[in-house]
Amino acid sequence: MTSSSVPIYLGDEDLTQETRDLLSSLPSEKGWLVSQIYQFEGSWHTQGLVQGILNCQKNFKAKDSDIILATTPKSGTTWLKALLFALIHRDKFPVSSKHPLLATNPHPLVPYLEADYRVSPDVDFSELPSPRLMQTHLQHHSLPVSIKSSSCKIVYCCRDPKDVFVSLWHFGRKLSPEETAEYPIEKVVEAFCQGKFIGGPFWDHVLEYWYESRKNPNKVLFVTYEKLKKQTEVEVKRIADFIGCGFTAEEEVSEIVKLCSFESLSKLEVNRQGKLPNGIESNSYFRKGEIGGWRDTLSESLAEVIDRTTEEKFRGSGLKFSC
Ligand code: PAP
Repeated sequence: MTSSSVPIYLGDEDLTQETRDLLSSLPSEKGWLVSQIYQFEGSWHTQGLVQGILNCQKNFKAKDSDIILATTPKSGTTWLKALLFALIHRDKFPVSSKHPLLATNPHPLVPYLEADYRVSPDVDFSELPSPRLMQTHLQHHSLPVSIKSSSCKIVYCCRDPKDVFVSLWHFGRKLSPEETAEYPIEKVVEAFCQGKFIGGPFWDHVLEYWYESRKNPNKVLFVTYEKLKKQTEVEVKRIADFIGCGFTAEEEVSEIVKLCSFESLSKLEVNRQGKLPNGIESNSYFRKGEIGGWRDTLSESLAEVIDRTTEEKFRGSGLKFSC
């Protein structure tokens, strides 16, 4: 990826000596989208993200009242950022023409922990309104200790890996057309299924949070993009109950659901034009927003390759993607 197109948290400039030493001892591979990825704590990351993760693990102190959104990339992060922000702050920001989500993309409203710690090891979240809402793509075992030891809540969202893959595929090709052009989709599916992919292995990520949610249902709420899409109001109420801001009988959930829907957010000027602080075009986060959209990009045989991997990895877990 050329340095002009790379968001700062994926870049390899300004690494500390400690990070460079660590990187030199880690397994590494040539990556799709970025030139090199490194296996750190069982998951594959760019150099820059390894530094962000180290900073985050060292410096982030969770509060009991915090709410952490955890996702694998392209599993519904933007949507959940919007929904959680709107739910948590609905007293302060009732749905109206002045709502922050009408003027600001959901991403800058909710800090992305390891990416923000990549930009600065001393990033300060004290200005965030309470309860603080933050996002991570980290696997459960790599979370900063204080997230696991405090009483903060984790909302986890995952999505059918075929749609995740296709969403990433289009995102990557838009972000870096030159770097990605040389890769045939078959090779990228293979790397995805082997787990040698930014943030991967996808299935390990999902399974960890799945088991955590079953072991400790008051700590981790497991949500799927598909269920959220099919029965949005039911799921949004379940999320609100979990994070401690349940709806009263008189309150309407439909306004928040509508405000945060793909149809509403993707039409807003702020999400159609311009770039986010991370350098990525705002509209890159709004493509189709569908269940089963993979069909126009993946052949049946490539879809089967991903399905077979899912079947093998999830066997015995009780977990299924129903679409
Ligand atoms: P991230 O993990 O990189 O932050 P994330 O928001 O999870 O990205 O993924 C973007 C996907 O969510 C896109 O899916 P697609 O490529 O299959 O279309 C995007 O369209 C979808 N998305 C964004 N906002 C919404 C929304 N409000 N409702 C439903 N889907 C959404």
